[in-house]
Amino acid sequence: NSYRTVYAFAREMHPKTVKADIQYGTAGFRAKANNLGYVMYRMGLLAVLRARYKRATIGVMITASHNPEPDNGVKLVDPMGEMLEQSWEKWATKFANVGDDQLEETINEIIKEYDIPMTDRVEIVVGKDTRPSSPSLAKSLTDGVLALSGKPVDYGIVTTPQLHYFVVCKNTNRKYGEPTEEGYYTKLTKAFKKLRGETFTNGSYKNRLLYDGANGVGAKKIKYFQELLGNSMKIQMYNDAIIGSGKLNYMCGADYVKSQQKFPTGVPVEPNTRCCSVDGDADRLIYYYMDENNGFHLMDGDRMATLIASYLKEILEKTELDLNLGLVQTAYANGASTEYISKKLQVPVACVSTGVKHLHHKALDYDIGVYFEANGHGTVIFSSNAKDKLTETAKNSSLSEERRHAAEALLTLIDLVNETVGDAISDMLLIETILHAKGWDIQQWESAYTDWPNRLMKVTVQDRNVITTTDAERVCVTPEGLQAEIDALVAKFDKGRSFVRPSGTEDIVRVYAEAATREQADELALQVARKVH
Ligand code: 16G
Ligand code: ZN
Repeated sequence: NSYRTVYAFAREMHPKTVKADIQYGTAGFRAKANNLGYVMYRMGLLAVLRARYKRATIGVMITASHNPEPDNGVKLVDPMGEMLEQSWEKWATKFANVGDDQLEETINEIIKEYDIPMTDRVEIVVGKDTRPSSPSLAKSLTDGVLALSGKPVDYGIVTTPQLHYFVVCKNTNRKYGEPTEEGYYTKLTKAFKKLRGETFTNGSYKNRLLYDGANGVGAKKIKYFQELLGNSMKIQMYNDAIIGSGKLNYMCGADYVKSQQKFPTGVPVEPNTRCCSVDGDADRLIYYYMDENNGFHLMDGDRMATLIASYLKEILEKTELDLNLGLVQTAYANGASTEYISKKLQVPVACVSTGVKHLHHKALDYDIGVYFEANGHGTVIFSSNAKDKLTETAKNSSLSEERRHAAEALLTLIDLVNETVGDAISDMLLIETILHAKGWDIQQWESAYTDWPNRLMKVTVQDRNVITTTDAERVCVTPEGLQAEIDALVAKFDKGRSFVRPSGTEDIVRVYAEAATREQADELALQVARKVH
C-alpha cells in the first residue's frame, strides 16, 4: 500500500537531516531554508490527512514572511481560511520530529485517532513567496501530497492572503469568489472602483501613494492592481528587486518600518506624503510619512483598526440596522487606541492573545468584527446575519434612499475586504477608500489620538517557557511572584502598563511597557526586564 511509498520517498528523497526537535508555532514552522526539505515533505503528508478528515481542500503556504531571505517556513490553512486548528498543531510537531522509519506508524496513529477515511482524492492548494528556496521546498511538499495520493494544486508565487482566498473559494463552491488570481484581482478592484466613483480626489485626500513592496511578492502582485485601477489610484511602487537579489525585507517592509520605527530604504523621502509598506508575504501593512522637519510618523495596526472601525460605525448607523460592531486587539495595542475606540467611538473592544488565530476567532463573536495586531496584520469579518440584513435593506425600496445607499456601500465594502485573513493589499485599498470618503490626508487620520510612549524589549533567558500567562497574556502565572513584582513597578509610573510573554517565534521573552513619557516607558521596560532575567 501507499505507506510503503511514504517511507521509501522519505528515506530516498527527503530524509530527516536535523536531529533537534522543532515546534509548530503561531507562524507554523520557520527555520533556515536548507533544513526544511523533510519538514515540507511531512507537511504534505499531514495536509492530505487533514483534508481527508475535514473532507475539504486544505492550503499550504511556503513563506517566512518578514524573516531574512535565507529563512523559509510553512503553515497549513484550514478549510475556511483559518490557521490550522490548535489540536492539530501537536500532530504537525510530531510529524516533523519523528524518524523516517516512524512515519508510517505516525500516519496510522492519526488515522486511528480521527477515524480518517483514506480513500478521498483531496486537493491541496499550495502557494509560495519569492524566496529562492521556495521552489525546491514546494517540490518536497508536493512529493508528500502525492505519496498519500492527494492532488497538489500549485498556485506558484502568491501572497499568503491570496492563498487563503483560494482555499475559501474552493470550499464555498466559489460563493466567495473565483479561485484564481484573476478572480481575486477582479473582485477587489471592482469593489474599489465602485466605492470611489468618478471623483478620485476629495477634500484633503489625494489619490497618490508611495508603496514599499519589501522586494517580495507584494511588489510582484501590486502590478496587477496598478493596471486594473488605472487613474483611480496612483500607486508608486518601490523596492521591487528581482528574486534572488538577497534584498527581501532588507531594511524595508512592514516589519522593519514598525519595529525599527524608521523610514525604509529605497523609498524617496517626500515631506507629508502618504507611504505604506507590506511585509515579505504581503499579509501585513504599515502606513507612515515624514514631516517637513524629517520627523517620522508611524500609522500602525492600531491606527488602521480605529480608522476602519470608526468608518464602519458611521455607515452602519446610516443603515439603522441592529448589527453589533466590535474591535479585537492584543495587549500590544497602544493604550491610547483602546481608550479612543472604546470611550470616544463607543465601539466595544476585546483583548486576546497574540496570533492571528486568536484575533480571528474572537472577531467571529460580532456581526462586524474588526481585528488588528499592532504590527499591521488584520482584517474585518462579517457574519452571515450581517450580510443577509444588508442585502435585504439594500433591496427594500420602501426604505429611505440614505439607508439603502449605506447598506449598498457596506455590501460593496465587504467585497473589498479579504475576510479570510489579514491582507496588506486589500487593507491598503480599504484604508484608501476610507480616507477618500472622509476627505482626509494622513495628518488628519493621525490626529484622532496621540499614542502613549511605549517600549518593546527582547530578553534572552535560559528557558522562555518558564513564563506562562493568562488574561490575554497580560498577567503572568509563573514564575511565582513575578506578576506581583511587575505590579509594584508599574504602580510607580504615571500611566504605567507592562506585561511579559514568551515569544512564539523566537527563543526570547518580550517585555512591553507604556508610560506617560518616553523616558518613563524606557525605564519601566528596563526594570521589568531585570525581573525577568
Ligand atoms: C506570528 C503571528 C503574528 C504574531 C507574531 C508574534 C500568525 C499567522 N502570525 O508571526 O500574528 O504577531 O507571531 O510573534 O499568527 P511573537 O510570538 O514572536 O511575539
Ligand atoms: Zn507576513
